[in-house]
Amino acid sequence: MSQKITLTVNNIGCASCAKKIEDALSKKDGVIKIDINLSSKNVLLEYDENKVSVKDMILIIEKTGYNVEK
Ligand SMILES: [Cu+2]
Repeated sequence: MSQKITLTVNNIGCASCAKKIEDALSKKDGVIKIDINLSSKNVLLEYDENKVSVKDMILIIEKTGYNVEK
């Protein structure tokens, strides 16, 4: 069963930031869909909770160099 969550990543500045985050997340098994809104800095994620946790996805974003608002 897939779940959805929206994370706010406050230092996304441009389309290449969004691309970097998207590339990193898409490599993770269980991440089904990534939708990044540049103006709101919201990252909508659809994921399989049996394969990946929200914590895992936050870590991936942070390792890429971005800050997830908590
Ligand atoms: Cu950028």
